[in-house]
Amino acid sequence: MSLTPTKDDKFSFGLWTVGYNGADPFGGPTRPALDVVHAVEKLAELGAYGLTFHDDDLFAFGSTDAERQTQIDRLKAALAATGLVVPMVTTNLFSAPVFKDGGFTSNDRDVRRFALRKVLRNIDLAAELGAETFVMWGGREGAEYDSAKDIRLALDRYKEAVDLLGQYVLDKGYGLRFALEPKPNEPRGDILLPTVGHALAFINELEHPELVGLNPEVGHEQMAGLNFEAGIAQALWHGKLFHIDLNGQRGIKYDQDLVFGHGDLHNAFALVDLLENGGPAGGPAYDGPRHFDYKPSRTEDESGVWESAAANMRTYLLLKERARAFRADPEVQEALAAAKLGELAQPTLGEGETVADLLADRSAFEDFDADAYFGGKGFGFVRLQQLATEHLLGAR
Ligand code: GLT
Ligand code: MN
Ligand code: MN
Repeated sequence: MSLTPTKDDKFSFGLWTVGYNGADPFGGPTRPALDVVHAVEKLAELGAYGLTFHDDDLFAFGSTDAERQTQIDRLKAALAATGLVVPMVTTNLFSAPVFKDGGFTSNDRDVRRFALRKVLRNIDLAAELGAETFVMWGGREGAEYDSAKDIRLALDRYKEAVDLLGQYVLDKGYGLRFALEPKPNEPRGDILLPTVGHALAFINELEHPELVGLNPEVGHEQMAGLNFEAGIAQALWHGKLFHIDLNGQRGIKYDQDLVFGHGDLHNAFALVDLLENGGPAGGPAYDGPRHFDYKPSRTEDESGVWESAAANMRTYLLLKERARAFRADPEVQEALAAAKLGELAQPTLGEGETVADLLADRSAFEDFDADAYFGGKGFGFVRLQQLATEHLLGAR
């Protein structure tokens, strides 16, 4: 297997990722701004297939129509020259002061109307560029103080916004779907739709749930102490993995946005195994972009930016190769069987079996030897994890 990324790998990057200038709450930029044309050229050279962006990444908030158009034209020319595509677009409803209490759910109705107009305009641009997914990360949709936000009303307004945007896409005949991106906190003290589970429940209340799925981010679930791979498995189970943000995070702390694999490597291995080998027939369970939402650390200069961009892709491909070797190892196959992984695919009741049949089955209860599970009948999950670890370390 080749470790050189190609367009078939569907690796994409946010313009705000490689374009991160190093500014954080404690210090200003450590790198100059990155021009979009240069970003497209470098990403294409490194083997990526896609670029994603917020409106404000491409043209500054408050740009004139002419300034906006110039940047769109420059992007289009760079895409045409390199063959890079724009699979996803998103709107910045968090940086400008006007969004200090959020966009769709600001207590201020005028702000909510402005936010909708900003997003509608950007949806037109997304469609024009052929994007398939429109991400909505509501980083400012939340509060610091319980008394500052009526959560039920905020969810009403969130639903109103997503319903309106969905209807707009349908009316326009755009081939776009929406992907909500959960995050528990930062920049708000608490953010609405904090986890994959909250967002899935919210989608069920929408007018057009079929248009709306998820864009889960590794670090965001891990900031909540959750298992990202398990969250992705549930999103897939609901048919809601519309997009994914890959990066690294080390524990429950601020959002680190490290390179993919530079956090919980075991979980990253399990995730790649799921995405690549977890389909019904053993193939990929997800065929969308492998999107990296990371920040090149502010310690790096421009060469470090491109090294870290390449590192995301290389780590993904290394994990894909390791997952393939893991699956192909006869000892792993044997351990999987011993751990009864396959047995979970078997329905608990037999075909046509009723509750009455189950109640009549003495072997299921009266004659069942539950005591045999004390001191016996271990599952061997630790052995399985050690085999995964050895593959991960290249020892097998
Ligand atoms: C912001 C955030 C990311 C989101 C981006 C999409 S913006 O950088 O930290 O997780 O994916 O709005
Ligand atoms: Mn993040
Ligand atoms: Mn993200």
